[in-house]
Amino acid sequence: MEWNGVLDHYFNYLPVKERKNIVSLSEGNSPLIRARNIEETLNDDLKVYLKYEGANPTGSFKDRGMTVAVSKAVEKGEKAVICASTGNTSASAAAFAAKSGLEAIVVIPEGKIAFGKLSQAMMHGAKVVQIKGNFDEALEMVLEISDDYPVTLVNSLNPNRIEGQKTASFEISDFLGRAPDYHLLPVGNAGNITAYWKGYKEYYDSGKTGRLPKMTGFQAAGSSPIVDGKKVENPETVATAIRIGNPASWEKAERARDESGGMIGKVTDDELVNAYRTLAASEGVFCEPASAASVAGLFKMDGTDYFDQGSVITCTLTGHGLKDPDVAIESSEQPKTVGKSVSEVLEVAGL
Ligand code: AN7
Repeated sequence: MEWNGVLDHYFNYLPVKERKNIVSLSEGNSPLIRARNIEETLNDDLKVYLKYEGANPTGSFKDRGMTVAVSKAVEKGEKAVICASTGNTSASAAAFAAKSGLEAIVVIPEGKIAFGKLSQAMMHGAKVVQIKGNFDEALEMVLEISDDYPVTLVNSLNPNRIEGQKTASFEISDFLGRAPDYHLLPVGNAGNITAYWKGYKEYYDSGKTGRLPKMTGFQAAGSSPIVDGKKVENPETVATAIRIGNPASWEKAERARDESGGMIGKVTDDELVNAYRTLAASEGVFCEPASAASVAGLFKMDGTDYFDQGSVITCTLTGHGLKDPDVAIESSEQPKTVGKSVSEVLEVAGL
């Protein structure tokens, strides 16, 4: 099959008017990987699939929304885009802006975005502004700026972002030939859970699928405003991508949870890192720490009575592990250095 990105493939479900305005990096069509090794370790009888969004061109799910947001900006004759970001949105906005010829301005919390993501924004030629504040403060600033100046907001408050991101639900349903029983994913600013739910509902309403999954989101315990029912002033977590204390799509996430009969829970950093390492070591799938919230949540709910036996579960792994090598290296056993003799290498290798 020829693949030219989510707008080309799902054109009739998306808001861009003319195909000539499409700005695409051939995003989407990401792998849906059966996680049999993890399945064997569970108490519940579940079929588990990983939607590996790290395989997108900039290494995260943001590309699905950004192709639509930037294509619409081109269609409207806009000149520049702006976003606040914990890293992945800025990387994606910078790349799609580069492709389209638009200017990108990205506002990020200084020292709190993973290095791989910062390198992307810089390489793609965005104007990178670091603030001595957190993501929530950066988002307030770009909302104000995009109101007052001729720049288009490409955070997920831009509905075109949600439209694009819903295509992940379409792909999962197309690949499986049905919708899953439960869909698990990390929740930060809560755009993605909103988008997935929209996508599943649209496919259901158009008769493409015969069921709706229970939307099951997980926040990091140090950044869990939705679970705790109050804003977090100083969110903290090893998963910098979801270090968000006041999610923009808070109510929409609650609606997705409640309409679907699902839940939003929280996982500790230890649980996140455990799932992150298990995915890499037992499934061969390297995602970034925030992404592992979905599988940490799977482990947490396994053996409670949350999952019906025999269910099909999909877990979104939102971003690539190479985005944040620091956490990978810090949480691993350090490699041993030896001299130049074969015997020393053999000893360390255990041969
Ligand atoms: C890997 O890049 O908010 O709940 O500014 O990068 O839709 O916010 C990133 C979020 C999960 C949470 N996993 O998704 C940003 C940003 C990864 C992420 C989320 C993000 P939302």
